[in-house]
Amino acid sequence: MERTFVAIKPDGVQRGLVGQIVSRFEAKGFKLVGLKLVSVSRELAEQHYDVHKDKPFFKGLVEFIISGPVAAMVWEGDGVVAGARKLIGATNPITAEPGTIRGDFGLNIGRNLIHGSDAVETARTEIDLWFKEEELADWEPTIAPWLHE
Ligand code: D4T
Repeated sequence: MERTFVAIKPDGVQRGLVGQIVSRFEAKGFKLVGLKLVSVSRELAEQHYDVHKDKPFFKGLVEFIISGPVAAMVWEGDGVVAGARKLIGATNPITAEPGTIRGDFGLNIGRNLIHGSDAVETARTEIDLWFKEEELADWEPTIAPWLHE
């Protein structure tokens, strides 16, 4: 079953939006299989954003990610990688559609609240980077027959 890595960034945690954000993924029907609050090390932040290491915003992005706790999650479900990105919305909250997390709660690209893996392969790498195998729960929601044919 497809899985994705989602992280509520320090702005989302500081603003008390963890519950509302988690609710949107739950309401959609995705299954929560991993959840923890992380004080992110510089090393982890740099590894996570390694693809952006030559970008002008890299240093500020790393400082932001290590500035407070991050709520790290793994969600599972059919098409969850693309589905989570839809719930999250465009990178810049100003252009993100209303109804998306960034569109509803954000104003600024440097404070865009949440990260979601951009592809199935990236999701695997990011889940391995952030979670140990024993931190992921293998469980069957009792509502499953009401969500899937
Ligand atoms: P993440 O990776 O956080 O889910 O964001 P996206 O996948 O939507 O966007 P991204 O990889 O292009 O950017 C990563 C991260 O960098 C911040 N950022 C980005 C920034 O601060 N300034 C910028 O100009 C850009 C392009 C926001 C998200």
